[in-house]
Amino acid sequence: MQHLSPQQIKQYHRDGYLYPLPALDTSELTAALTDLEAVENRPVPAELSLLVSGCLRKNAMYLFPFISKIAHNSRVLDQVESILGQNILLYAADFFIKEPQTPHQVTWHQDLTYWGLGETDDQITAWIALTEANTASGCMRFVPGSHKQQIVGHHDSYASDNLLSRGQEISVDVNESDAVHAPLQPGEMSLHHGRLFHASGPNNSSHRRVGLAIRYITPSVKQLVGERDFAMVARGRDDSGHWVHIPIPSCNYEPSAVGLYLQASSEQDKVLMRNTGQAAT
Ligand SMILES: O=C(O)CCC(=O)C(=O)O
Repeated sequence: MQHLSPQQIKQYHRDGYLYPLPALDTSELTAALTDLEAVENRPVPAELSLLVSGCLRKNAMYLFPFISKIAHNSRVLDQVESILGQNILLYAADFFIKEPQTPHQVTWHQDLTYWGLGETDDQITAWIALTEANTASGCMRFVPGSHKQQIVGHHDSYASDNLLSRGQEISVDVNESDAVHAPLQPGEMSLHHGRLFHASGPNNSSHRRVGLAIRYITPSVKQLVGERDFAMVARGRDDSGHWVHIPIPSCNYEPSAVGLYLQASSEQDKVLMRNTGQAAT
């Protein structure tokens, strides 16, 4: 059992994040990197090849058993359970990969801004470092206590070096001197609240920075903008009726999973890109 201590839980509620926390052991990390490389080296099925950002960037747990396995890891879930309670749904699992010496960054934002899930406290991200994330390779930066605010105004830049779908950025000034860097060793994770101000810089290092952002919610969370939404049961049960349940895939690109992935992505993209006239990338 790897639950958070009462002190860590208090710290999470005070700051809106926690790091570094243990996530994957050495063999789980090696397996994850091997499986990732196998997926990256394999041709993408034709029906998914038009996705501009590729299927690792978004909702990768629909298509790849190894991602679903990481998201069900008991070390990760025990710590998430300390915050969310015993019934946990997996809402999304998104890779953020920065190649060595590349300018891609993530501007200051609050995750819940565009998902249609409201301002809930019942969403948390476990961001797992599969390679070292440090200041040089563009680790995450957090503004302590910023999750206590409501969702603030954001604007869209669609900048090509921004890893976010809309290049979205908080419209109020964020004082960089308030920010805390969250460096992680491979296999470690941070947890952050859905309203926390966070960002990350470019990868100026000589290694690839690979992060997997796993989004968890409780069954009480609801899709408030779109007609319906999708999630996988990660632990406990969901009797809420709020969610279309996604099955755990049994192999990469299982045809039924590809169909569900496309359907869910299309419905979620309508929510994400509402009022923009743009398609999601
Ligand atoms: O990986 C990054 O640099 C940013 C990730 C992020 O914004 C998130 O997990 O919400």
